[in-house]
Amino acid sequence: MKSSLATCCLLAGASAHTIFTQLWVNDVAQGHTKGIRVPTYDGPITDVTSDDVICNGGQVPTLTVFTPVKAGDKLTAEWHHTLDSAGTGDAQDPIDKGHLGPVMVYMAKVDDALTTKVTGLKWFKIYQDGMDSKGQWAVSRLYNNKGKVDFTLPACVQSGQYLLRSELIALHGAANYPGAQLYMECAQLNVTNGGTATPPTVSFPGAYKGSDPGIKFQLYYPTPTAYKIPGPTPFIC
Ligand SMILES: *[C@@H]1O[C@H](CO)[C@@H](O)[C@H](O)[C@H]1NC(C)=O
Ligand SMILES: [Cu+2]
Repeated sequence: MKSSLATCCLLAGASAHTIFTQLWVNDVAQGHTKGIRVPTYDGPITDVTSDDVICNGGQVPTLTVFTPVKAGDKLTAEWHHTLDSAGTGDAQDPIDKGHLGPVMVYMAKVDDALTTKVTGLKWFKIYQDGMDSKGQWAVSRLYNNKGKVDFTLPACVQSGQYLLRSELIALHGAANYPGAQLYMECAQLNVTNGGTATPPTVSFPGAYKGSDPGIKFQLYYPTPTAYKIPGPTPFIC
């Protein structure tokens, strides 16, 4: 714990972390933190066996809005260094450039997205991006795109309420476990125009192990030539 913190802050400056702060639906911004269970801090989760890995800490639902979406919609998760760093010229916004790793999105169907507990849910992955053949990381693409990651809400998912778990992993301290920095927030969705899919699911915690090659990973030397994104493969209709 202590060494991963030191690695983070030596390389990246104090508190060089990140938060998923806004959801876009079909290129329309839904509002800063609207419908997102945001934490009050921007720090990572490093224990993949902790309930904190579900939706970042013990967030209680404090928001009264859903982000309404239709199955098949284009969604965009927008990340920023802190809750209020957007547009401030913060050099570490949306994230420190040295925080390299994958970006993922999961969903879990719930009875009531406003009030649901985050434990005990069944998650399916709908998006992932890792390291490409040129060695560029998903987080670099996110950085270059001003914190935004586009993905599609699968058109066949059932209508109803969901938590959408938007996640990013920084691997600069991941040579030992715990060390990988997991960042995630959950948005509260009301999905309409859905289908009948029943995707295979995983649990959080449980989907990742400290020994997963995508969690315990040497980022620097030898220069990685491949990266196995942790968790299941994304569900496709
Ligand atoms: C979800 O959307 C449907 C269709 O627009 C609407 O009837 C329902 O009231 C919404 N549910 C919530 C909790 O907002
Ligand atoms: Cu950090």
